[in-house]
Amino acid sequence: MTGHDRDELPGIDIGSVELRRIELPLVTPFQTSFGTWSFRDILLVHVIATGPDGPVEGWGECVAGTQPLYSSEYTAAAEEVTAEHLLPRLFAAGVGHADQVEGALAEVRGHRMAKAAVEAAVLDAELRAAGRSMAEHLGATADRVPVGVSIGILPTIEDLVATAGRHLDEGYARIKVKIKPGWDVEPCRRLREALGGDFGLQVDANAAYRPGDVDTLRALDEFDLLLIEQPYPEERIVDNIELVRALRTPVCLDETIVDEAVCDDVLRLGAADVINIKPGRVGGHLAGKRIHDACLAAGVPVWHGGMLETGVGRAANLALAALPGFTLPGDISAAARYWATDIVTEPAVLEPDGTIRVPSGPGIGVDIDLGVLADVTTSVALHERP
Ligand code: NPG
Repeated sequence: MTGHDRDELPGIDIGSVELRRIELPLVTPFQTSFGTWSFRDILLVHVIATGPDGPVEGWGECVAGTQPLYSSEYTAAAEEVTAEHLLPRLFAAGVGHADQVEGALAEVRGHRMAKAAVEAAVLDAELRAAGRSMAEHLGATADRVPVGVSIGILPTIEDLVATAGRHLDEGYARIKVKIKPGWDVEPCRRLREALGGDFGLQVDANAAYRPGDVDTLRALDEFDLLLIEQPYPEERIVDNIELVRALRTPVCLDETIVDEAVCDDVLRLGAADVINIKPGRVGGHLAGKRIHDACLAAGVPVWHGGMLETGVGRAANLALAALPGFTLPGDISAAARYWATDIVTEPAVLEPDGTIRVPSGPGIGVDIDLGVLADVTTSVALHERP
């Protein structure tokens, strides 16, 4: 359960890092309380290294969006901070193991999504060099993980009911509905009326409510929700403690949990019933694992969030989501939910039992489709170790 020590890994010699921007259209636009996404503009970090048996490569996906709407990070800034501030430190420190990345980059404040992508690429390369899967390395105990689907805000409640019904028929283990003031109680009522009380239903506010809205949030108690995610702004921890006490529905935090320290405060204060773990948001999969361990020790359930990742980010997320504390279905839908064509050769598919298989090959366990990658690339910059 503790995973493997990196001391057992031979390590790598990083010669260069390629920063690649790609643009991928979503199969349908995805609307949240903070904006609408019709495509993803993604930074990929590609580590080119030498391992004990020769050349090895690794890939990491940065989850930042085109605009700073979910959090302050955004793709162009992530590329700049990586090129100008992170890679020079990575090279100067002579990093050869993924668990050295966080320390090498620590003096740069924030920019956790950018740091997470660098760490993910180093980890993938290091594990490929060692012939070990990320799942095994992190301490996975499952070979498949239950997954749900996240449904954005749609033009009508009828559209929502039809979309949710279709996803349940496909086999998804639960439905998450994006909410905002004016699109909350009624959509949940109609979903329960039309589709019944048995399926797992949860809502995500992306920080769209204020303490004055507590009556609306309490009205959601009626629908037997698995949880309500991030009702208040990221910084409102004390308001959240009051909300945990006021609602029967479990309160989950996402945007608030920017790192291990904040998660520790939240656990000690009882400011959340459930924690959403997104490796990009907390600075990497290794920090994500430590947060998982802390929540497991505290008896607080966790689940794995999603940020509209390609197959690269999705594969790494599946490895983490296979740890034992992830007891609620993750936002790790099949690739086809988002992409007409993924950039990996084996896109994630939904099994009939509502799970997705955890890749078991070395590193993230999936390979890049270089033809597709070339087609969707908008820029490439190679940074060589001085
Ligand atoms: O399945 O990848 C997915 C998306 C799940 O709703 C989802 N993500 O707020 O959690 C969120 C939301 C999101 C999407 C956040 C894109 C940031 C960017």
